[in-house]
Amino acid sequence: MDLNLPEDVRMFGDTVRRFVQRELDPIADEVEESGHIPEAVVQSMRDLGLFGLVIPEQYGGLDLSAVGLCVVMEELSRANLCFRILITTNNGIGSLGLLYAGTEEQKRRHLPPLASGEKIGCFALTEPEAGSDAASLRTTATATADGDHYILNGSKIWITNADRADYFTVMATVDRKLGSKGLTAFWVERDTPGLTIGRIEPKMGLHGTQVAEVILEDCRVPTNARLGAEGEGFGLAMRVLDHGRLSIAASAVGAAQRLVEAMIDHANTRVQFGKPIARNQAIAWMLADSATEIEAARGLVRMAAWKKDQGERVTRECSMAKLYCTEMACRVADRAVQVFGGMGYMRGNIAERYYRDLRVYRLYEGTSEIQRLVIARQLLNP
Ligand code: COS
Repeated sequence: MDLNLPEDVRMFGDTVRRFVQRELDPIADEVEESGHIPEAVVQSMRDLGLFGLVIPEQYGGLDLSAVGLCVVMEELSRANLCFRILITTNNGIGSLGLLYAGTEEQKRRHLPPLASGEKIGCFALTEPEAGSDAASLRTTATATADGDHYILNGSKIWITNADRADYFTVMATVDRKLGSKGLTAFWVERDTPGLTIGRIEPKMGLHGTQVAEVILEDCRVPTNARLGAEGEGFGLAMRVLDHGRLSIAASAVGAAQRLVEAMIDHANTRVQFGKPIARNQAIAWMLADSATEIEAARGLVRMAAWKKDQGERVTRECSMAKLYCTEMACRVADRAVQVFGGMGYMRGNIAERYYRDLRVYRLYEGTSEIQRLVIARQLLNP
């Protein structure tokens, strides 16, 4: 594994860092308060090519390597995690089902507007009764007698970006008795009759991005909206989630890095008992532990990404990276609140916001417990 970043990746990472400092950092709190990212900023993100990071060049994207994607995810997570979350659906769970299993015609039609950011994608897997046990989902896909269409019925919850999405990768079952072997993926466009967006759920953090219910009521989609064959949906969802987990891991590293920098600034300037609090070993050790864990986490992310770029299956490595990095980032956020003291508990403080926002990283795209299950299964049945 080459520990040096390729020159083009390093340069693009620097460009994104400057963009984050110039355009995203100043509005990080505003986005938290208003609940949305201003359109002018979304346009700047489009202009930088951020919506098409992993989409191949022939469909208008930047065709970035996994290592490159992880570097960008780190940088984009340094102001407010909501910026990464807007970008990540088009560069991950909202586009990869199509990229991995779509026909050439489906890809030519739908990938360019995703790459440009003109359209937004999302991933509709989770249901009220099917969270960790994804294979038990209840949304049905029933083929019509003429074989030209499927009728989708069911409901999905907590779907990130559903409120603004144009495309939905919907997981449904053609036969519940088949378990995971019945799952089938569909590419559903927003204006399809029978698809409606339900309640936007209030949540603990990530206030600048929304999760919503997606309701499918006799939603009629053409057979050519299916991604891959009947029964291939579960494996496809898992492959997409492998990628999503790596992206979250990289984001957790970026967030933790930003927090440790904020802790250092504060510890150097906050004076108590006549000296900066950084001169207390209790504080200095929290900084040392955080910085050490961040380096370890970054190494895990880069290793998984590098292996992915070599074409290896990285299910275990992605789960390891997500498990370690998200748990680590939450530990760092907890220490950040501690170092800031009372200030760290107050609205408007960076530690307070990241403490709430990062908590979901240990839950979504597979809880820490599910990551352990995936890792253990791979160890026990290599
Ligand atoms: N890549 C490709 N194929 C995969 C795979 C992966 N990463 N993981 C599993 N599969 C395949 C398996 O090989 C198996 O195929 P065969 O039956 O042909 O052998 C099939 O999928 C079923 O796998 P498994 O038996 O492991 O399925 P389980 O029902 O036991 O579920 C877990 C596995 C728990 C890992 C899965 O349901 C999961 O990841 N749950 C969490 C879901 C999640 O992240 N939800 C968040 C939604 S997005 S916010």
